[in-house]
Parts: sequence; structure tokens; C-alpha cells
Amino acid sequence: MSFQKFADNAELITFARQHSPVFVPAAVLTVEEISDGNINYVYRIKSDQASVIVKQALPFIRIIGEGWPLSQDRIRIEAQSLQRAAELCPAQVPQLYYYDASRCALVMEDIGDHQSLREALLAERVVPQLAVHLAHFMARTLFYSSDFYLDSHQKKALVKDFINPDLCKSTEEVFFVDPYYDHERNNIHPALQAAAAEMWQHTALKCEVAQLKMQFLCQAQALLHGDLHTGSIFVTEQSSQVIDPEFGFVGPIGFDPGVLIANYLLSYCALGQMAGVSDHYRQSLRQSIADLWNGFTAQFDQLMASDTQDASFKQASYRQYYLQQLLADTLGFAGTEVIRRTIGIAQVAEWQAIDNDAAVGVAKGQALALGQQLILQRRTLGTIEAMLGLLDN
Ligand code: SR1
Ligand code: MG
Repeated sequence: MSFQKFADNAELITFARQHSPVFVPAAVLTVEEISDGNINYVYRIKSDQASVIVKQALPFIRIIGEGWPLSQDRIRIEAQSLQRAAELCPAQVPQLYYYDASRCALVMEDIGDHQSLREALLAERVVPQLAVHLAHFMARTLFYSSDFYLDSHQKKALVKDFINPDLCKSTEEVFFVDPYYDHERNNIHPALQAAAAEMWQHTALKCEVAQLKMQFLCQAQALLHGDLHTGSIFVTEQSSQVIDPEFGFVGPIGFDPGVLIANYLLSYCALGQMAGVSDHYRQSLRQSIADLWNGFTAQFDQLMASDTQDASFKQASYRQYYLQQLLADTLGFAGTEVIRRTIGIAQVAEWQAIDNDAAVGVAKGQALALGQQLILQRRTLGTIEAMLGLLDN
């Protein structure tokens, strides 16, 4: 891996032209930088007829700079993960045109007609097929990369291909360490200082977080997306696209649905403090969470029954046991995502969308309390509907 930032727009244009099928030779191309995530550089290269996205991974986190180095191997992981997902759910990932190991860059389909799910939820937009699409994406990508489907050698090879230590380390720190003590990277709203200090003394909570961290470290269950928040999903009325799987590695299955559900919950908390947001829309978010979870587990269960290789894992009683464990894991990881997006280094746009600071404090306070409840009650809640009952308080 080497550091070769594209020198200028001309180089980007040449790269995009050579490595995608969308431009006619005479097309005049322009470049727009659209990096809005935390980590990489992203460009749209377009003519008046067509466009592509070029994404480049530099050897550090873009929003932090060289102070936080990060392996460029993440872009290989992203390319391979997109290819795997394209085989399993072709309608739900952008097409990868080219991956260039020496430039640490890829060229892919532009899904610029889609809106980020985070923005869509903030705009109170209803996307009818979304829960169905996301349940399908998670069930298939997770099941077909797990030991339920792969044989032992294939599974170990997958683990090896997706060793992703730098990105995992970043998650290990920002999810499971920073928020649980007075770390300098935290960003704590003044109204939450006392609640955060109280959380730092909560031994039982910290023991649960340690258990979740250990699962994240060594429970190699399936190839995860690894960062399945609502900014990694783009939607139109008919289509849902999942992008940015650079955090992919073989980890605990509950992590992906946990992160996704957490981001719906963050939107729910923020929308509750935004003027003019209808209660009906917030209720529909609760329904989306239930539909997402119930759709995901129904499909996963169906795949366990039909496509699992080992008969012992096909039994109805084992499937029921497994999915119950998965709910507990999912709620636990959801709790850690809610907490780190509320007081940690990488927060969510929802907080900035609330127009008065006192209301931000209220929304964040609700989120911080909810995150802790999710972690502490993950084994006893039992159903997604019971989890949604926490939102009534
Ligand atoms: C420094 S942490 C940056 C965050 O951005 C990514 O999208 C991941 O969520 C990561 O935790
Ligand atoms: Mg991302």
C-alpha cells in the first residue's frame, strides 16, 4: 500500500475515464469533491450525460489528519465486500467498476439520485420498501458469510481475507472505551456532564460493555458491514443502497443490526426535540425498527432452516435459541452505538439539526439514558416490541 493522492483533477478524470464504462470519448468531464464521511476522500466525476464516484483511502483519518494513521488496506476490504454483497444482493449496492491497489482507490456507480437515509429520516420522509430491503441485505450478507452456510475451510479463509486491524481498533476505542471514562476525545454537552460522570461510576454497566467488547474482539460469526449507520445507506422511493463497508471484518452478527437500530433511535430522540415534527412520523420510526428486526430475523431463520449445512443448527429449538441470543447482542451493540454517537468523538448530524441548545441537551440526555438501558436490559427485554416500550418513558 502506498500514499499516492491524486495530484489534481486531470489525474482524477483520467483515472475515472480509464476505469469505468460510462463516458463517451468526447465527453468533457468535471470533478467535484464530495467527501462528507469521516475517513476518506470522495469525488464525483461527471459529464453532462453520466457520472461516477472515485473514492481514495489515504493513510490516516481525513477528519483528524496524520495524527490518527489508518491502514489503506481498508479500501481493498471495501472493494471485496462490495463485490461479495453484489453477488448476494445486487440491487442493494452500487456497482464497483474498478479497484486499484496501488492508488488505494476505487471507481463505482454514482448513486447521486439517492438521499442519505440519515437526511431522509430528518426530513420525515417515508421510504416504503426500506425495512424490507435492509432486512434482506442483512439477512443474506450475514447468513451466507457465517458458519451456518460456509464450510470450515471457507469460513477460516474468509476470516483471513477480512482481517482489518486498524479499522477494528478504531471501533474498539470509540465504541467500547472512550465514552466510559473522561477521555479527551469525548464531546459532552454541558447538560450531560453529571449523567456521564455517573455512568463512568456504573460498574455493572461497564462490565456489560466489557462483555460486548470481548464479543467484538473475538466472536468471528459473519462478515459484517461494520459501520451500518444511516449515513451508509442511500434511498429513493424504490431503491436502497448500502455503501462504505470499509469497516468490514468477521465479527459478531448482532453488530450490524445493532448499529442500524441505534441510528434509528438517535433520529427518534432528535426528532422529538425538533419543532413541528409530527408524532405520527416518530411512531412510524418505531414501526420501522420493529419491521426491520422482525423482517431480518424471519429471513435469517428461513435461511437457517433451508440453507444451513450442519443439521444440528437447523433444529427449530436451536434456531429459536440463536435468534434470542442475537436479539440480546443486537440491543447491547445498539446501546454502545447510541452512547458513543451522543458523547463520543464521532456524533451524528441529528444533533446539529435541533435548533436550540437546551433541546439538544434534552435529546442527548434521553439518548444517553436509552443507550444504558439497552445495554443493561438486553437479555431481559426479549422482543423488539419490549425494547420499543423503553421509548414510552
Ligand atoms: C474516528 S471515528 C470515525 C467514525 O466514522 C466512521 O463512519 C465510523 O463510524 C467511525 O467510528
Ligand atoms: Mg463511512
